[in-house]
Amino acid sequence: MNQQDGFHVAVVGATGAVGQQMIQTLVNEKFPISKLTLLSSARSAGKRVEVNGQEITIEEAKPESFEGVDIALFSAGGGVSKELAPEAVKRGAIVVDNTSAFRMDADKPLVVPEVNELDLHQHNGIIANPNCSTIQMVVALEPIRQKYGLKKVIVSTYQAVSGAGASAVEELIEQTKSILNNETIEPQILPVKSDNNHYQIAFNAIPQIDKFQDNGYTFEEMKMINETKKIMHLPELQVSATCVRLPVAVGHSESVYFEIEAGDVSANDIKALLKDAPGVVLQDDPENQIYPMPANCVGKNDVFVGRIRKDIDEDRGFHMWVVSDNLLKGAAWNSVQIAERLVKLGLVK
Ligand code: L14
Repeated sequence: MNQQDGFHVAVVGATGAVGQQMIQTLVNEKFPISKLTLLSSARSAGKRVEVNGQEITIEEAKPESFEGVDIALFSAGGGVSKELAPEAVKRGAIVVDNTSAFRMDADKPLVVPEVNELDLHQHNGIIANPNCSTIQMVVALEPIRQKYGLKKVIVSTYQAVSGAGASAVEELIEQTKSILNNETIEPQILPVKSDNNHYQIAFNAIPQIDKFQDNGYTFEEMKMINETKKIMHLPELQVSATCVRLPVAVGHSESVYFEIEAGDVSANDIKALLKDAPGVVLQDDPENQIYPMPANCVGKNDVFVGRIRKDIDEDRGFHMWVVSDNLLKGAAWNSVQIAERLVKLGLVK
């Protein structure tokens, strides 16, 4: 491929759980690439990976790494993004950042293409990719907001360990084996590697994802609350969240309660709406025990919705169950999708 055939794309954090999926997704979606630069910390630099039959050596990410790069996808932690994303922009690249570093910055669009694609026009070089749990929820809620208005959302999540990285998946697997073999375990990563205490995740449920804030909510919960309002352009929306980690490798699930503005709406109305909604697959047939589950969504780009039903007491209240691959729509696919839309809108120089 030569220069006219595509863009010079860089993936920062190429060896991580999300970075690996970014590379795979670029290939699967046939993103027009003239050159692919893979960047990482010094620790992983020098590793070779095969992409589409071509061997690429991973390089250490430095400011100069972004010379000539058109599009840079970042997923190497907030610190790396804060340091290097502005350097990439300075060198003419457009950045799609999959960390929490810039999400709430007023001058940086926070984008889920099915919801607020047009916010991309406001970019100043950096576009933030929302939190995984937020993305799958707003894809399911946006069609409902459009047709019936949205007043309130209360979500409880059942999140996979891969959100915390490949080492957390390893911890789950090793711990499960140890417990089955009656061996002692030494949790070291979950719930949060840099926090003081680490707890068993195998055969358990941990009500902490990311660190606690002063208000008693975790950062993950506050991300869901603040990002949802920003993406949907609903500063007045009432949102609350409880985020829980389960011993699942890939695929976040969410129990979402929402209240709409309109009256006289049935569960079947909501189902009909979501059946044709972009990025949504409706799996809702209780009679035949059809509902979404993480094991069935791994490797898929869609957001799966089921268990749609009306609240028993609140006429404008509904419940639904939302599942998606947290590494794909929650991260890699949403980032590549943003890149695709940037190209389509003529926003990549
Ligand atoms: O904010 O530990 O993009 O599962 C989402 C996954 C933070 C960590 C983010 C996890 C990450 C979180």
